[in-house]
Amino acid sequence: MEERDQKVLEARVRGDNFDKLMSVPNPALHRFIADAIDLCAPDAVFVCTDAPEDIEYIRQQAIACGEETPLEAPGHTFHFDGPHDLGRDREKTKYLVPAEDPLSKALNQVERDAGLREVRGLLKGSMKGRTMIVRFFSLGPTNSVFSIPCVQCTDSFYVAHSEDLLYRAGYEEFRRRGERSDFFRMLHSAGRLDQRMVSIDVDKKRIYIDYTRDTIYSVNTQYAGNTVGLKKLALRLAIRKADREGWLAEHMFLLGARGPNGRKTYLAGAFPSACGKTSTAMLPGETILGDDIAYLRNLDGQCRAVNAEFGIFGIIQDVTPQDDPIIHKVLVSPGEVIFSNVLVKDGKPYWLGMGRELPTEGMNSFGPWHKGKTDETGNPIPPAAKNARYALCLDTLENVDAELESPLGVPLEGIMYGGRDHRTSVPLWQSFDWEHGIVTCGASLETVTTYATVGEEGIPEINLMSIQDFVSIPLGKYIQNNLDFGKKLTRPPLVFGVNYFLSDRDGHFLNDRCDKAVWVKWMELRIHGEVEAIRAPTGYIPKYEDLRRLFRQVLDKEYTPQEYVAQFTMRVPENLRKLDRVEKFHRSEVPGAPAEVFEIIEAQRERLRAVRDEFGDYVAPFDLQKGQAP
Ligand code: SPV
Ligand code: MN
Repeated sequence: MEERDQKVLEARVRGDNFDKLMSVPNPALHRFIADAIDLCAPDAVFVCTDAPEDIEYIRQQAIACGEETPLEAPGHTFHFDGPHDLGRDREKTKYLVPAEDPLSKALNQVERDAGLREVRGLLKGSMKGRTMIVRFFSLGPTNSVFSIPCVQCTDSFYVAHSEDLLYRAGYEEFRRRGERSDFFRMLHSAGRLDQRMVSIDVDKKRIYIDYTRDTIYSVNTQYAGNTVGLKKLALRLAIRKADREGWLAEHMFLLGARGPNGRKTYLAGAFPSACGKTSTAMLPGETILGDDIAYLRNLDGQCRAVNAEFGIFGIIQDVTPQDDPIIHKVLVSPGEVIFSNVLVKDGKPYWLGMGRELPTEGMNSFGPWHKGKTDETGNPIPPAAKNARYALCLDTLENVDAELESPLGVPLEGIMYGGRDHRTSVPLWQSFDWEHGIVTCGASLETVTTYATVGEEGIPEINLMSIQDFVSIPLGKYIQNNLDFGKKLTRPPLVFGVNYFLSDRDGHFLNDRCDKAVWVKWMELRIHGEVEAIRAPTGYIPKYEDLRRLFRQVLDKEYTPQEYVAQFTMRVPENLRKLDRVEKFHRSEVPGAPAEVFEIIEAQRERLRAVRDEFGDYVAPFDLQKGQAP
C-alpha cells in the first residue's frame, strides 16, 4: 500500500474496521477507499465483511437512522425516495468520456475531466457527520469465471441493506483474489437529507460512470436504480469488460422452462423496464434464475449464462395473488423485504393495482397523503408511486432454480425480446436464425417510455436489445459483438420475439397477461424440434392447433381460431413502416452499424412485399400456412 493511503486509513478507520480492511491485501482497494474517505470526509467508517453480525448491523442501522421503518410483518421495512427521485434518471446519468475517444451521440456523456471535477466537487465533504459503509460483493456466483468483485462505499444504510438482499457477499472473494485490481468501484452519497431522510439537493443529482477506471460516482439521490452501484451502473462497466473479453453482459432474466418428461430448458428474456420482464421470469410452474441482468459466455462452444444478481428489485404495481402468486406470497409473509415508495398505513404497505381498495390516507414519498392531495403543480398525487418496488432475495421464492449458484452457469438455449408494441408485431415468433433474431428482434426493439425512468411516459423509441440505456461502448460495436457471439457457438440459442401489448384498433389488448405462459411452452418445444411452425415474412409463427393444445394444457383455456387470427395476422403496412423507422435509427444513431443489419432489414422488407403482393395488406396465418410444407 502506498504511504499516503496507509496514513489516511490509519487515521480515519478505527478499531476492528481497520483490521478488516488490512486483511484484504490489495493496494488498489486501499487506494480507492482512502480516496473516498479523503473526498467525502465521513466521521466514521464501517467495514462490512461477509459475517452475519456485520450484515445485521447494517440492517439495524438502516432503521435506527430512519432510512427504513419496520412494517407490521416481521422482517418487512419501507423506504421513501423523494418525489423527484422515483426512477432511473437518464438525463443525470452520464459516461465520463475521454476527449479523444467519444461514444455514439445517442449515449449521454460528458468530457471526463470536466465531469470528474463536477461530481467530485459535489461529493466533497458530503459524508460529514455520517458513517461511510464499505461493502464487498460479487457479481455472478463467487469463485467462477463469471465473478466480478465489487466494492461499494456509501453513506446510505438503505443502499447497503438493499445490496445485501440483491447481491452475493464478496469479502472472502476479495481476500481470495489477493492483489488483483480488476474489480468495480462504486462511491455513493445521498447528500444532504431532510428530516424524513430524503435527499434534498436533487437538482444536483449526478450519476457518472468513469469506465476508464471501472468506477462509479452517484450523489444527491437515493432511488436504488441510481444508487445501488451493482445494478445498472455496474452493468455499464460489465458491458465494457465483456467487450474486452469476448462475452456478453445483458439486461435479461433467466428462467428454466419445463418441457415434457421433466425436461428443463433455460431461456433468457430482454424487455425494457416495466414491460413484463419480472412476471415472465416468475411464471408459475417454471423456475426462476434471475429477473434483470445476465452474463453470457461461450464455454467450449456452448452458451452458458449466470444471473449477475442474487435478488429482485421488482415493480410492485399490479402484483396480485391471481397474476403473480409466487411473489405475492413472499410479499405478505414474514421475511426480509424492503418496500420502496408504496403507500403505508397502520404498518401495512399498499400499492397501485393490488386488487383491493387502497386506504384514503397514509404516508408516501410525498409525505402525509390523503385522497385528493395535489403536488406543487396542482396534479393529483397517486396513493403510491407507479415505480414502487420491493427488494428481496431470490432464495425466498418457492420456484428458485437449483443452479442459481452454479459457477459454470446454465446452458442457454433460447432468448426472447419484447417491448411495448401496440400495433405491429404478432405476439410470438421465432427468428429464422441467430443473426436474423439479433437484428429484427433485438436491434429493432420498439417500445414506449415508462415510469421506470424519470420523465414523460408513452414516448415511442427504439431501445436496442432493451439495454440501450446501459450500453457503454459504441452502439454498432455492441450489435457486432452480439452477432459475433452467436456465430462462434456450436448451437446458438434460438431467438424469439414476443409482444404482450399488441392491441386492436380500439386500443384493447389482444392477449391476456397470463398468455405468456403458453408462449414459453411453445418456445421450449421449438428448441427441441417438437412442434412445427408457419413461415411468415418476419419469422416462424405458431400453428393454431399447437396453441390450442397448449392453452388447454397450461391455462385450461379454450383458444379460438378467431383469437388466433386476430393475434397472428401479419400487419404488412405496420411492419414495413417499422422497418423504415428501424433503418433510419441505425443510419442516424448508430455510427458503425454492421452492414449485416441493413442486409437483414432489406431481406425482411422483400419478404413482406412479396406476401403483400400475394395476399394483401393483412394476411391471416391460415393463408400463410396454405401451400407450405407441414
Ligand atoms: C429497470 O429499471 O430496468 C430496473 C430497475 O430493473 S433499476 O434499473 O434498478 O432502476
Ligand atoms: Mn431492469
